[in-house]
Amino acid sequence: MSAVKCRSCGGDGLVSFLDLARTPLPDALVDPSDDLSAEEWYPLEVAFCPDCTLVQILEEVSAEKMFVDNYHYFSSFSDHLLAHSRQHALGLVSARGLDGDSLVVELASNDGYLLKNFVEAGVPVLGIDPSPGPAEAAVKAGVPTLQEFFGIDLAERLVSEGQRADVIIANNVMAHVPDLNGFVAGMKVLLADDGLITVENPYVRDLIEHCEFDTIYHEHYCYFSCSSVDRLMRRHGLWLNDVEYFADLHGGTLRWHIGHHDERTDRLRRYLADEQALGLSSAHYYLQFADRVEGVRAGLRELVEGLRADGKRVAAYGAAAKGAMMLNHAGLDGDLIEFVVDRNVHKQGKLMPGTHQAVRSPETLLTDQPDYVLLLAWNFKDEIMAQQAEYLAQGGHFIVPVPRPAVVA
Ligand code: DWN
Ligand code: ZN
Repeated sequence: MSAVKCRSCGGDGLVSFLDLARTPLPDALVDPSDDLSAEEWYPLEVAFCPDCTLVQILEEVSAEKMFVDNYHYFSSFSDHLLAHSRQHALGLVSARGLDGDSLVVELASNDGYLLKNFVEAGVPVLGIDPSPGPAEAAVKAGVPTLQEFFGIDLAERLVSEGQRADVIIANNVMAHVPDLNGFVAGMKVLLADDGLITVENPYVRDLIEHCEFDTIYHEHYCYFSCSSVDRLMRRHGLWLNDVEYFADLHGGTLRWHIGHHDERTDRLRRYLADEQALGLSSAHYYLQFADRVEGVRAGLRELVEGLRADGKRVAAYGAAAKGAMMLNHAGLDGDLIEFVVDRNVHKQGKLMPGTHQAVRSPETLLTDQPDYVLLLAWNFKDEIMAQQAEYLAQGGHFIVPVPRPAVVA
C-alpha cells in the first residue's frame, strides 16, 4: 500500500526525490531453516512534503510485521547508547525534580535500557514497547512494561486509569509509527499540564549532508527536521520549545523538547532559522541527493570488488538495519562479503536479510582474521574499533561506507 498523502499534514503535493528500489525488511534476519524464496521485498521511495517540510517514505509496511513478527534489536548492545541514555535520565531527574510521586513513560522502551536508570533513582516508570523479546527482557530487568503499540487509544486508557506522565520519552520511535498523528495526539493526552516530552531521532540534515542513505528503510516512515517537528506539534496544540544536538549518536541525532505551553528558546529559533537559510524547507535541497547516493553505492562496490580481485577477504561488522540496507543496495552478496559479525546474541546464527550472509560473534574476526571489515554499524565506529584493537594489531583493516567509502585503518 502506498501512502500518497503526507503522513503529517495530509498534503498531496509530495515530491519524490530518491528511489531505492525493492528491499527486504532491514531487521528481518532470516533463520537458516527458513524458505529463502519466501522473503518479502518492498518498494522504497522517499519524498518531501512542501506543505509541512516532512521527509517520508511512500511505502507502508505493517508495524506488526516489522516490530512484532521478527524483530531482534536490543538497545543494550551499545555502551555508548547506554551512557547517553543514563546521562539523559539522570539529567531529567534533577532538572525536573522527579521523585516517588512522579511518572516517567517511555514509548518504545525496548529492553529497559533507559528506564532502568529512573527505577534505580526511585522514580516510577512505565515502558511501552510492542516487540516481544525486548519487552520481556525489560520486565525481567525490573522495568514495568506494556507490550503494546502506543497511540491515542492507549493514552486515553492510561488517563482513564488515573495516569498522567510528568515526562514522556520517545527515542527512535516517532519515525517508526505509521499513524504519526495518532502518536502525537496520544502524547498530548497523556502529558501532565506542566510535563515535558523529549523526542530523539536522527537529524535529516545529517542524513543528507553525510549521505547516510542506509538509514532510510521501511522501519523509518519519517525523517525529521526542526521545521517539520515544529509544524507537526503546532497542529496538535503542542509547542516545540528547545532542541539539543548529539553529533556522535546514530550519525547525528536531535533531541526535541516539547510541552503544552510556549516556552521557545533562542536555540530552537536558531535551528529553525538555519534550516530555512539552508533550504531544508524546500524540495530543491533534496533533489541532488539521489546522485550522491549512487556515487557512494558505486564507490563502495568498486572498492570491495577491487579488494576481492586482489585476493583479499572481506567481512562486515554490524548486523544492523542500516547494514542490511547497505549490503542490499550496493549488491554486496556472499561472494563479496563473506560473513557479518555482531555482539547481539539474538542475531548470531541468523542470516542477513536479502544477501543472506551468516551472522557470527565478533570473536570470529580474530579466529578468521579477514583482511578487511566493512563497518556497517559506522555510527558506532569509535566504540567498535576500540574493541577490535587486537584484530587491527594483527593486520586487519576497517572500511566505512559513508559519507564516502574509505579504508579507515
Ligand atoms: O531506529 C533504529 C535504530 C536506532 O536502531 C531502529 N530502526 C533499529 C536500529 O537500527 P540499526 O540496527 O541500524 O541500529 P544500530 O544500533 O546502529 O545497530 C548496531 C548493530 O551493531 C546492532 O546489531 C548491535 C551491533 N553492535 C555490535 O555488534 N557491537 C553495536 C555495538 C556498539 C558493538 O560494539
Ligand atoms: Zn506535509
